[in-house]
Amino acid sequence: MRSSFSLHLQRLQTSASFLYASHLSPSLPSTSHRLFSTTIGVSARKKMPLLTDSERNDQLSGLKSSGWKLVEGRDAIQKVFLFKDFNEAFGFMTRVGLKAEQMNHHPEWFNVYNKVDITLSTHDCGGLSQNDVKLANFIEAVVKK
Ligand code: H2B
Repeated sequence: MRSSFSLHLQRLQTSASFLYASHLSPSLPSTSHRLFSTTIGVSARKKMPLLTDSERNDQLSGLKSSGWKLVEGRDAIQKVFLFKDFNEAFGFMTRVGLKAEQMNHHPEWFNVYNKVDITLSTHDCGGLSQNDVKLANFIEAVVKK
């Protein structure tokens, strides 16, 4: 069996020769450049900082009035959402899930029929960050629509 390293190397070589070929022959589709950067693009995701005390005062207070609670024993917020039925709950989860994927920031959640229990925290920094505030506010906008 081939190692994943050699497969990866082959992909790099394929992309590299694609780029080289497109350089020699400008008539090749311009997507070749994109293919190259997609294949070997370095993901340099910035690590989110924890919320500061003043950010917590300013930005968590509105969420607390909307029913978000601090989780005991960890730096996270949590809220339970109740819907008419599973269809409504799953529609909500779909909208939140798409946003979460777009943000690359995902909720911890538990669904039974019409109930969705959501906990938000940022695993990368081990606590609450701006991403949790942003996702919680998006969730509130979804349920208030
Ligand atoms: N979601 C949450 N809630 N916190 C994170 O730190 C996080 C995430 N990091 N989604 C992302 C994905 C990370 O694990 C991947 C590797 O980008």
